[in-house]
Amino acid sequence: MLNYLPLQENVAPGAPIALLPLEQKPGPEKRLRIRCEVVSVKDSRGLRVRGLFDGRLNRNRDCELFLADGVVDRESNESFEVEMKLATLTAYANPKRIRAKILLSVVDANDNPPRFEYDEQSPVREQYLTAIPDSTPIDQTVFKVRATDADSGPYGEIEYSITGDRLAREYFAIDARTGEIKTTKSFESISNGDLPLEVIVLVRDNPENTAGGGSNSQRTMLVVNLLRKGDGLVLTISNTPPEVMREKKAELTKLLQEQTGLAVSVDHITASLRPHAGNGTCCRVHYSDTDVYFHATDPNTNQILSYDSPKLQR
Ligand SMILES: [Ca+2]
Ligand SMILES: [Ca+2]
Repeated sequence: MLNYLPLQENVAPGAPIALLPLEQKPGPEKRLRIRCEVVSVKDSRGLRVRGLFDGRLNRNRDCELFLADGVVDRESNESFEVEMKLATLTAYANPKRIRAKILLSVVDANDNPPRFEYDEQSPVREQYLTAIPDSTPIDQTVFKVRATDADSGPYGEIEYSITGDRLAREYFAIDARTGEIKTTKSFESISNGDLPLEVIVLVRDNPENTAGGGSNSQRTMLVVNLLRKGDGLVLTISNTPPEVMREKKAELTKLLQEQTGLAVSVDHITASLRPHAGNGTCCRVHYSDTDVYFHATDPNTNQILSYDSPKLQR
């Protein structure tokens, strides 16, 4: 006989999980020893689990399955198949009816907060960094944040919003569903003292909370620098045409970051422009060489480094 039962995720140790009533049970006066045993437990992948569940005879002398030790986590196991057995003198038990199988289906709890995903290669930890031209118009997507949540259904659904600093909320809006951040104001009148802009992004799970379960949230920061003339750097790479360099963009970014300890972002890759030899007038295109335009940010101050910054001259 197979019994299907729900099992709440994170159930407390010792709490009863399933009750298997015994028929024609002898009264306590008979002093008959009956034990209620767990024979085997398999997880959702069919692997044997030991020690998690145990059986006992409760006060009414019915068989009870309980959580013995450990944690029930839906995110690592969605179901368990438990086989139980009644151990007593064979004369008192019908051998055909002393075993039972229980299929436990783990009911999700909202026990995972959403987590932001970051670029692991960036020297900036646990926050986002971007730089956009100071001429960026309104309604332009400038960045996309991403978070994930390990729970299922509404407990795994997430919603983004911008919170905190009023200034950041003046310039940016976020798509609650996709995490895309757009400009809502031009940067013409912003003063240098307000830079970089620090956008606090909040992500929340179970946004409707219709089924209860509460809401978990996490926040992070997107640092936005404005690129002005003189902020960009050009690196000329000889004997490598731009199409080859474009394929190596990620590799080059990684190398520059490792060498400088700065957060580096490559803005533009193009054929090399150099003044004409001899008269020095501008410019001749060299298709076999590449100019890489990039900018660099100090991960300690979040400030864009300008061309003459001492850190870039190492
Ligand atoms: Ca869960
Ligand atoms: Ca969750």
